[in-house]
Amino acid sequence: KTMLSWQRTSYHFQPEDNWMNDPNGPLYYKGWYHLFYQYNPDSAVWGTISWGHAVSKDLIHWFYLPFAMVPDQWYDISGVWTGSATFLPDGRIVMLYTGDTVDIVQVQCLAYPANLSDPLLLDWVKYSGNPVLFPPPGIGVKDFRDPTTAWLSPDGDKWRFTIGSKVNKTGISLVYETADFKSYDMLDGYLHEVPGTGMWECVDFYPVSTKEVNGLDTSVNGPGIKHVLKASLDDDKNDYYALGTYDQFENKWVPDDPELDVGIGLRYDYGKYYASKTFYDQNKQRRILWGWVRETDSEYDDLLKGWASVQSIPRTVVFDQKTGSNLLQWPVIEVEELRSKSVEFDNVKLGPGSISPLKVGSPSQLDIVASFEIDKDAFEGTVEANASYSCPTSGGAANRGKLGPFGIIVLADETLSEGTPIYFYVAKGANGKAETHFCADELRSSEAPDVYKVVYGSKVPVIDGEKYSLRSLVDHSIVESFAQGGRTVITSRIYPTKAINGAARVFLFNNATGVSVTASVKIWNMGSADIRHFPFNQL
Ligand code: DQQ
Repeated sequence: KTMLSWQRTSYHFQPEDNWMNDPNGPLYYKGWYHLFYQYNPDSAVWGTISWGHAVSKDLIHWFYLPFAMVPDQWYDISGVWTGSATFLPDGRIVMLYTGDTVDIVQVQCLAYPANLSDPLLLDWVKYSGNPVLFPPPGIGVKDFRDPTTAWLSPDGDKWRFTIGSKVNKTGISLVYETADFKSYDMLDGYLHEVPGTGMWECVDFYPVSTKEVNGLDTSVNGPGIKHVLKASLDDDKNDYYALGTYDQFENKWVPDDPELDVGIGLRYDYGKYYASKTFYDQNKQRRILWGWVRETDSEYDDLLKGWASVQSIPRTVVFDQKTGSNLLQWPVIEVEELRSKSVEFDNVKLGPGSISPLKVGSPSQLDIVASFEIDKDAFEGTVEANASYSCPTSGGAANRGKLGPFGIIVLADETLSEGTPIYFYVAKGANGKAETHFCADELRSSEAPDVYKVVYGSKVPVIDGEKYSLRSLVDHSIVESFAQGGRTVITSRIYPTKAINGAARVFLFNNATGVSVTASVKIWNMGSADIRHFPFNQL
């Protein structure tokens, strides 16, 4: 256990021990942010799931609370699975979740707080009429799970929510309508379907403003609003979203761009990130995204260290008004409370093939903000360069092109035998048009033999006049990286054997052959979050 104890994160949410997966029912209530999560209290691998529960004033420091729900009824005895919260106008809270029954059938269940005057929402009551929904005809008993937060129907007198499923290989989202959360009607047709995408887990569906910067409550619709539809694809374990329009009268969602439909287009994150869920934070008028970040080491190591998985740093999500074609994700502002001492490196010149160490205080807990400019003449003089580049098949940062890669290397050891480059790679087509890729190369991240190591990444839109900019949050075994203000995001789990704690190093690099790069970097040491049991005995 101690051998791997440095891998524990210092400012990401994780339980004290054992296995965690999906975030569930996040909400803000009477001064507290609540996070529930899929939790197996018996082991560091997935098993019979309960709902863990924690609260925070600021989304960074947390108190563990007693379990909100455990598998104790015939309809959820095989697992209290993922669900979402809805606030009713009278102040009540309803939690819809999936139960895995004694016969391994997926059913939907209703729970609510026993005592609304308790800000901690400690006690949850399972409705006596549970389960409230069985799989409908034509839907497999193991293909019916993860109800969303509900939104109001056009007349405002009923609630709707969606549940992911599949028919053959087509991913679908079913929509139900209810006035009282006790009896429900399934609406005709689907909210949306995409052939070939398989089972849709943890569907999320919410409005974003195309004009304002604030987030929107789930029921808001009208002019100046687009709807995001997200599905977690069971077949490839990634979270895919698309922007589109929701016709509430037809109860259909239509993607803006059919080529960027759900499951075939954009991802929230091109690294390890799954089963995410948003909620509207009425405290700060923003929409916040939580995501489950699993391990990429072996199950054996997880059992050895006694825990598995972390939650991402919560991110605010807004529509990108500059591109009009993607979301922007950004770590919640509260994470900046953890910033302490900073160092700055301005206008560092990086010739082709150069690397430059940066002296930082706490190399395993950092918030790094960096921007890069490439030599304009060399860029314009380049006619064509690596037009068919793609991060996952590129071979990583060691592979040199004319206009890339350049970026940072984190969690490296002094000799660079271990290290994880986070970088940009500019490609240029025969038509002279540039495309920028944002990648995280884990190929040399660890000398441990049984660790999953790949190159993650995707394209990132860069608008004329913008520098290449990135932000990376480094926390021992996790690095979350955001390019161009959060247009493309990559989360890495990293298990170095040498670049640990104070032995880790940070570098700037430019491995392009045809262009020099000017970098400016600011790096903060990050403190640790206070995450502990709620001090009931001190009340
Ligand atoms: N995890 C839950 C399910 C969900 C899956 C079970 C996604 O409800 O579909 O732990 O990770």
